[in-house]
Amino acid sequence: MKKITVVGGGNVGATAAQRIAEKQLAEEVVLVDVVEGMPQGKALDMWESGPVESFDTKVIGTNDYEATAGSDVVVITAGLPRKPGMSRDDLLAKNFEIVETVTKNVAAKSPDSILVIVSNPLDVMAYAAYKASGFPKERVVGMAGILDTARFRNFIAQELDVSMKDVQALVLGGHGDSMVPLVRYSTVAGIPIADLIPQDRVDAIVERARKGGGEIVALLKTGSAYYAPSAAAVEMVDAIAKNRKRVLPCAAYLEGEYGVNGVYVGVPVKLGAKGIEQIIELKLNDEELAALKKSADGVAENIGKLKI
Ligand code: TXD
Repeated sequence: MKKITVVGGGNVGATAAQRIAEKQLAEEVVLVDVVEGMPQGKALDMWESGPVESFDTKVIGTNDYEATAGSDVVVITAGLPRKPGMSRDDLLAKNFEIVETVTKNVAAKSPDSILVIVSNPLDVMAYAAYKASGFPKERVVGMAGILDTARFRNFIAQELDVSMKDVQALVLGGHGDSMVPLVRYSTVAGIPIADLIPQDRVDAIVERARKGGGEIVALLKTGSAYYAPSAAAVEMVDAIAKNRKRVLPCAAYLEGEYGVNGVYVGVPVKLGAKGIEQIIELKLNDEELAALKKSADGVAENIGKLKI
């Protein structure tokens, strides 16, 4: 792959750029931010780690989109975190403005790229980027499920004192408290977790995963999680760059799948060089389907607050 752009040089964006360079997923990584000098400084610093980390990926920082031209993949992490006195609606409107502008700039310079959206509120921002880019739905995908699942998998591995590698899990729905962890699809080396962990502990783990983002915010106080989020975004970039056809939970535009229409929400997808190559429809039970529907309704309600 030739070029990967990361827009937003903050915590998630810079860490994602670093991971992309260290994994050599492209010949060049471009980091874009509105803050003057910051992306240039971070990029140069990162690039200077190349001899030690043994990567040849060029890392460039910039405040404009010229250097992003012809990107194969663009990760969008630009946005504001919530500040005291700001309502969630303020954040929604503000980040919408940012993501819409960024997406238009990116799409003009890299019309064939695949967009990986990270900015919050995730599912709504993925929808905003889909609309602003004019790209086909396969080429606009949101990151949330991998992160939520990673947290869930980590807690299961901790609970059982087994390797994280052997723990598989699935979380559907919007990114937030309404996410839908699918316990019956969660396994340790193929063994359903219900056979290994008592129900009350499973419930506690589900609850902790649901509130995983808040747990980090409460500890950090001045920002939100970025190590696991950047790792999750880069797993998606890797699947696209290497055409791995990974089956991963991602936010995708649904048109009737799971009975949901016209919104982005987290579902299992096949991710490869063309972006979303398939949406995988599971046979959910009534309770799971209702939870997913409720989660999708919440996303639709927020989309309704914006002029898209
Ligand atoms: O699971 C998920 N999807 C998420 C989402 C997990 C973690 C973080 N999540 C969201 O990603 C978070 O709520 C934010 O909306 C974004 C970025 O989080 P991050 O922690 O990286 O925020 P920072 O450190 O504040 O960085 C945001 C950067 C900052 O450097 C701004 O200057 C920049 O975005 N920014 C812009 N860059 C380019 N263009 C424009 N217009 C712009 N506006 C702000």
